[in-house]
Amino acid sequence: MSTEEQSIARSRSLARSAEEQRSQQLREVSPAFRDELDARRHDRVGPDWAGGLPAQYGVAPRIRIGRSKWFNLLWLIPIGMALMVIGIAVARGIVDTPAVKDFLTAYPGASELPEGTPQGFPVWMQWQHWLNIFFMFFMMRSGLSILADHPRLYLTRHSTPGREWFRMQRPVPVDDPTYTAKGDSLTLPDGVGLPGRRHSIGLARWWHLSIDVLWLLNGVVFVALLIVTGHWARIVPTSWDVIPHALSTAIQYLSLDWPTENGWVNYNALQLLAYFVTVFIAAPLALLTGLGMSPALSTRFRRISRVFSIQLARSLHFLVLCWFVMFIIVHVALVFATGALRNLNHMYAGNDGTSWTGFWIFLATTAVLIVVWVAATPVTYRYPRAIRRMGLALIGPVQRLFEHVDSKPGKYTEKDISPYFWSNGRVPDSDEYRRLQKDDFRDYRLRIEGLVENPVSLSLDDLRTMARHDQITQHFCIQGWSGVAKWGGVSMSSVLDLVQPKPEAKWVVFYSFAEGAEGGLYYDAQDIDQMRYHLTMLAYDMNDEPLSFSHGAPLRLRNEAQLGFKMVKWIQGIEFVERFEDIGGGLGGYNNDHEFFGYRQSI
Ligand SMILES: Nc1nc2c(c(=O)[nH]1)N[C@H]1C(S)=C(S)[C@@H](COP(=O)(O)O)O[C@H]1N2
Ligand SMILES: [Mo]
Repeated sequence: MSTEEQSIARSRSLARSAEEQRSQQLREVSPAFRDELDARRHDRVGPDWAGGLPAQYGVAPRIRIGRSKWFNLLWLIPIGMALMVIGIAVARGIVDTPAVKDFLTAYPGASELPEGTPQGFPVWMQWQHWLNIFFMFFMMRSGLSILADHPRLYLTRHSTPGREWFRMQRPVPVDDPTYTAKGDSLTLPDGVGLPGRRHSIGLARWWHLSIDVLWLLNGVVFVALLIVTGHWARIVPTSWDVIPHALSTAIQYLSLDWPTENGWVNYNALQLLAYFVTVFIAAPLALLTGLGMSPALSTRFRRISRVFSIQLARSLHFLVLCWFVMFIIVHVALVFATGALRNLNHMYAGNDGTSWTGFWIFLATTAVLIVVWVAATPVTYRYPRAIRRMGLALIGPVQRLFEHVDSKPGKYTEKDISPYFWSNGRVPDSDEYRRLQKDDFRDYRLRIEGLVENPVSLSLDDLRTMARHDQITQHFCIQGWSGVAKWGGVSMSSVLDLVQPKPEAKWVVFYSFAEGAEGGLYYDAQDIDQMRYHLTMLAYDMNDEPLSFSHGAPLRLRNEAQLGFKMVKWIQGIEFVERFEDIGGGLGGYNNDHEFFGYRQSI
């Protein structure tokens, strides 16, 4: 070895030992963050699990009338009954008048079908009809669980308490800064929701989105077959006389002199309209309003989402559900009330007879449905990871497609800032945090370590002297609420320039002072590629004021390409790592370890 080589080697080893010393010191000052994580693997949902929250039932659903009057929707039951009685009385009163008689003769109740329209119910239709309802029950249940996680519906992207038009929860105590969105969530009975327990949205979303893929596939095949076989004409109005025919059918139903059933050949006009709306309007609307709730699409297509915001989409999505529920109730009731055996033979046995065959097939297939219905919740609690895998397999490829949409978050103006911004998560209560908080975080040090060339420990003043970055962005919480705020702080890009990640560093882990709902520090691992994004930052200001306690003082993450739960608040340290499997529960974040969310949840 030449003297030159020797001196290089010596200086290298000196540098190495200096670095070792420094990281040693860092470790002595405070322990490694990882030690304070919950390292258990949560592979089951235990009896007391509810995202760490005790059960909480809300109030009967109500809608807002005017500024602050609330109408309890349970009143719709007696009102509906009264209207029905009145309708029957009126129909019976007029049905024998000559004018109505003439009208009923002119419009007996069904439009003429186009030439060559096939009759009956082919096998594919029987199967698809059953699969459709099978999928829909699980989508409706999981959808209710998602709704219960933020049991309020709004018309604009601001989720302002008191401005919602629908709620099934008490009013928000707006003067209580510790009231959180998670605290606002509701329990649904097991078997109603899917899975049902409070704040089970992680699992509910996997169900909802993955069954959705199957439901849509089934629907596309159904509509394609309707078109190629000509069966479409049985449920699509082809003439305006469908309106008087429908009125005629309504009078006949209400006068209790029901129209003669001829569903094998030609539905009556009311039926036709109901089926048309369900298949060709409600189902596509369910898809469109579902897509309208995508944060990525709503930031990408800002012009559209200015009005058709994710909150409006969520509201409309709920109204589509209401249509489906009403349709199913009336449809099933009429199937049984208007010649059950024949009707069941149509859809379950494919014949027009009055034997019991259709009934038995209906009973058997409904038994399957009931068994799966009852099993779905306990199976989800027993095998939550499998549900998550099913979701990743079915919807993952679609989600990854969306990750390539540059959603262009940001670009909001001061005018867009929300009057109310929900708080979320469990606040820090460690002695260390309280001590720092007491003198305005004078002694706060942000430790950045791991696979970096230059580990640092930064005070708030250090951070405030770094290049300042401001942005106005919309926040999307997985629970369903959203809000626009202005954030001030330093770009993660500047932080990366300072600490210089090593090439092996692939993930950046943010550690909070606060514990998560079930104990162990809250943490989250993020793809290092997203750290250079111009809207990824450490924020110490919110809406031009120092970050408040409930929003994450003294420092929180903003990664606008991700959902809210990824944005760790009350940050005490950042670690650059190659892999996250050996951190915490090993799934890349507190919510993934505990609530079965995905580790990538790009908006
Ligand atoms: N430490 C910590 N950070 C957290 C959470 C938490 O529970 N603990 N909740 C997350 C969730 S779910 C959301 S939606 C946002 C909410 O931020 P906000 O309270 O400022 O609205 O914080 C995220 N950061
Ligand atoms: Mo959230």
